[in-house]
Amino acid sequence: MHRTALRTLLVALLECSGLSMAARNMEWLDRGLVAVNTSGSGVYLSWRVLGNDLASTSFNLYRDGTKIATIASGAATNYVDASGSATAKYTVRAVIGGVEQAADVAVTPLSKPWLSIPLLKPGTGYTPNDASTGDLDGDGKLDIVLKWDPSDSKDNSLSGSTGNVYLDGYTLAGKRLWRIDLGQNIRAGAHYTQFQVADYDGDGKAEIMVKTAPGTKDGTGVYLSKGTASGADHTKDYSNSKGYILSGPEWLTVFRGSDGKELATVDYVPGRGTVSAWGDSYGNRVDRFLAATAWLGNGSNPSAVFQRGYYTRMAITAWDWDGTTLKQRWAYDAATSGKECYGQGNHNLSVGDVDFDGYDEIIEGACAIDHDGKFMYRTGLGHGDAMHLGKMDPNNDTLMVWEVHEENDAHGEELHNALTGRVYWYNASSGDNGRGMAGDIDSTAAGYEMWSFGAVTNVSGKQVASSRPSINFRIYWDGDLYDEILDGTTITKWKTGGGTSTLMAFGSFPSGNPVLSNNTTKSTPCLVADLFGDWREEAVFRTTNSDSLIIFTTTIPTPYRMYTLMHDPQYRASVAWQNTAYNQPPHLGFLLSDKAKWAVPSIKLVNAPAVVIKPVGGVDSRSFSSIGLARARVIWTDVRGNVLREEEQWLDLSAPRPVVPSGVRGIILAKVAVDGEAPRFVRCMALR
Ligand SMILES: [Ca+2]
Ligand SMILES: [Ca+2]
Ligand SMILES: [Ca+2]
Ligand SMILES: [Ca+2]
Repeated sequence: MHRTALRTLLVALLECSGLSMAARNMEWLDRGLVAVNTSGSGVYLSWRVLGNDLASTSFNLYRDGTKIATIASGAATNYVDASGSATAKYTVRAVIGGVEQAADVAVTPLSKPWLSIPLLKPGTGYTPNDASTGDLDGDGKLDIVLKWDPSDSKDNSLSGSTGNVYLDGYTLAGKRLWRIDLGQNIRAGAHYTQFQVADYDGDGKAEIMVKTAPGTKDGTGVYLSKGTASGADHTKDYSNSKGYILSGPEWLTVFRGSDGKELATVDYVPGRGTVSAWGDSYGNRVDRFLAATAWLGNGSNPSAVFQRGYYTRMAITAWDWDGTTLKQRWAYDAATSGKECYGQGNHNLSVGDVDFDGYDEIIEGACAIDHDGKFMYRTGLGHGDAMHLGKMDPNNDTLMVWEVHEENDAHGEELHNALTGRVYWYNASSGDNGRGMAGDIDSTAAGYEMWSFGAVTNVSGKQVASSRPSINFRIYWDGDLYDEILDGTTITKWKTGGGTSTLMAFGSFPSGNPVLSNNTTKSTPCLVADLFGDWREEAVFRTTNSDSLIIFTTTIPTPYRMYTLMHDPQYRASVAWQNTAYNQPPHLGFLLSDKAKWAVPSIKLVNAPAVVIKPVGGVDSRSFSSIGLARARVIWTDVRGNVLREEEQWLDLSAPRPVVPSGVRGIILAKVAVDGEAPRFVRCMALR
């Protein structure tokens, strides 16, 4: 089928069915119930809605085995148990299709509104730095991957040798799963180690992908030995007299999430080549790395994306991991000055489906790469330190990029179309404009607001307030549908008209060993992500003594039910790239304040346990409509049977068949127990 025709068809399908494109594999997560003893006002409880939960799903809450509340379909998934006690055991059970489902393991209340993960410091002077998350062991609970920074870590522009960089895996229960030692040939600093955590092969457990070198030991304490690392001399130190590492092998390794074991190692692509080809000869710009995770067409699984260079030459390589082989998907290389992505990159990147074809594009600040590795556009406005990709305008479905620029003072801040690169509007700055933030902070101005050196503006470039709030991070915390502002260890709330009030100051907790932010003036948390509880985000910080991670969770009730943000593909990708170089906050792929347009994610949850469905009469292979509600796979094809897309969802098989546009066929497979056998997917209905 002609590509344009196919796109038109898919858009038509999207509109007629209300479903989005190719289903993506996502982490199955449990209900993530969290209980917090709020001294005096009972126990605050909050739990997770999954991205593919039915709208009709309700919940029963239990304290010590006694039902204390029923949360109706549509109601928010938090509850204050006024009669709760510090020692009670709580469970929550979803009710799907009238059947109460199994509960997760019971939880007891946290005594404070945070979770503490004890850390094992790898050595003197080490501080916990950036973190990421994924379900490393496949138990339905997110885990943490933490990067340790030595005290002598360096920005690439500075010479000097550094200590080793370590990556640790921890469960939220505080168990250390493994430690990866990147060794003597990986320099420490914000621009070197960009680690990616996601389930790349769809086995229900996350892997870790990161740049490695001779001297790297995996999570089992063994030097890398697979593929190109086979037979390497791990004792050799390739650093030069200035501490730069400009020779020796460069690798990319995929590690197993559960134990950190090396699964595969390949050559990092591209290698350094001529050091000066990247913008200088002393070794600064050759070692500028970025990384991301994106759904690029590797079936339903995400791919990993690793980048070298952005000040001048920019090279990006996408990798697929199938459980056996780490295979290059594509490689993009802009090596000619003035052409394509050359010189158009940031200290960060973003990922989103900007052309609505079901696959992600890599948004590099002032240029973009299509999901197939082909160049899309350049704005020509050059390098910048901060950028945000989001669904910013309720009246325009196009994703937009808010970006600040370093050397282009005329366009010190600008908003552009993420699909075409067309600049909507811009303002001049006086010199290097290093910071910029965007988020929907003001309820009286539609969509996002954005700010950098001066006024706060709306998507049309119109001033919302003359002075800006802080400029580092954002978070969903207080339960409304707007962004709160996170700077250092403090959350503030924007006041319409200007100014902010402090909503939460984490900086005095825990008493005696309070949390600190990371990355000096960037003042970033280790991680902001929706880790457990309801959809609001948790904030992860290190303690002053570097002996633990503290994960703060909100206890402010919300009236809104929303599925876990981790099941929004753009948000999930944001969490994966968040640790890249100059960390930027995650953004959703839809506008949260625009309730009418909340996206239904087209996702498949890997290894989700079977949901119990109420039997309606005797199920046999001839009367599927008697089943009623069923877990169903819908496969859409063209008239020749070529699969256009595939999705898994709940379907009421007794409902009238949906209307299908001409030229399209659908097959519905329902997960049912046929003739007394174990439940399996069975072809039950054709749509045409
Ligand atoms: Ca886990
Ligand atoms: Ca796309
Ligand atoms: Ca707004
Ligand atoms: Ca949460």
